[in-house]
Amino acid sequence: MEQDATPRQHLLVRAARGERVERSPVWAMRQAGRWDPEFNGLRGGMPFYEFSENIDLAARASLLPRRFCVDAIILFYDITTLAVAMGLPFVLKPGQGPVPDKPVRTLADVRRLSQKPDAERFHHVSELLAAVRRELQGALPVIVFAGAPFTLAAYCIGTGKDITATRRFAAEQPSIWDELLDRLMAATIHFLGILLGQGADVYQLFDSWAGMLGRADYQRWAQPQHQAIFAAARDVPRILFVKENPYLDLMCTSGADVISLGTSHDLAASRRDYPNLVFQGNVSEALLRSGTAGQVVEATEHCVRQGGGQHHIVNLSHGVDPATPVANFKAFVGAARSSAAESS
Ligand code: 1CP
Repeated sequence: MEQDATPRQHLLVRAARGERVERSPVWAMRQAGRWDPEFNGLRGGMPFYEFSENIDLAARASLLPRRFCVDAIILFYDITTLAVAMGLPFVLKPGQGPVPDKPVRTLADVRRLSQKPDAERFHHVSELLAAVRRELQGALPVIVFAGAPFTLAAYCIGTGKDITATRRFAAEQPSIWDELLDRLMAATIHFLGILLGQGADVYQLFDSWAGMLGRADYQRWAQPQHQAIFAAARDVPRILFVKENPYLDLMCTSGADVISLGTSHDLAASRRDYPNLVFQGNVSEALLRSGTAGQVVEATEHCVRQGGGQHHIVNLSHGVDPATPVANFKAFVGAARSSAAESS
């Protein structure tokens, strides 16, 4: 058994590398979170950043989805965790998301952010990684992640997913915006490099809101940053997520090994068009929130068939919605595992 437990041989890692696998692995973005009553019990009323900086609680939250038999564990922190380490504190506003105490407004604000924050400033993420790996003893791979510069910059200036407000800031303050993207890019490379050196098995870059940009802006503010980040760390599989991205061709030339698809994409066609890439997705997260367990099983089986059992990681089109019933999450993972077994 022991020799099977080396992280590089995990099913998800092998699938992400494009190796032949016995079935397509399954996990879900935002699998550790508010949709899970066990998570809400653990969290109690504790403020988000305090909770995520508590190694024991964050490790328990990360590991909660293990009981549903997912094929990977994603660590419990947030895309804004890196910005906090760079020197920009956030609070989580209920119903709104992370909001900086003092949004970036000037070049001096940007230059105050460390582009190579001392590892001590995010030691809780390193300790969390060590704690989760210790607990897993090689049974499952560990995914770490970062927000891509565009999406993280939007939180740093306080606009979040309000794309109109983000675009307005970039148009009015181009030099501040460009320097902010550069700094976040350097810090992301630094942050992920350290976590990979500490044993993370896979990383995912979340550029959640970049798909709402026009193509020209995407080519300035998303694509070059993805390429630079993926070029910097090549020894583990790298996943790129952009919510419902209209620019699949650009994602597929970002340098990522795995491309996460939305419901607007055709998984089977993507597999055919890009035979050297691996695709992740794309069961509708809205169906998990609002459908019946039977509908979730049907959609998941369809997704597994579309993926063809190779070069595919079963996941959702976006993160698990907080209003998702536990029965639907169970149905999703269960159907992915059993229909995958049928196809092998
Ligand atoms: O299971 C997991 O994946 C948990 C770890 C995790 C991840 C991967 C958290 C904890 N956040 C994230 C990524 C993240 N955070 C993204 C990219 C994924 C996506 O598109 O959903 C984004 C955009 C954020 C920003 C963020 N943090 C939001 C969204 C706000 C908005 O503008 O819509 C929110 C609500 C948070 C807080 C947060 N982070 C994580 C959790 C579990 C929560 C909710 C906590 C709470 O409200 O109590």
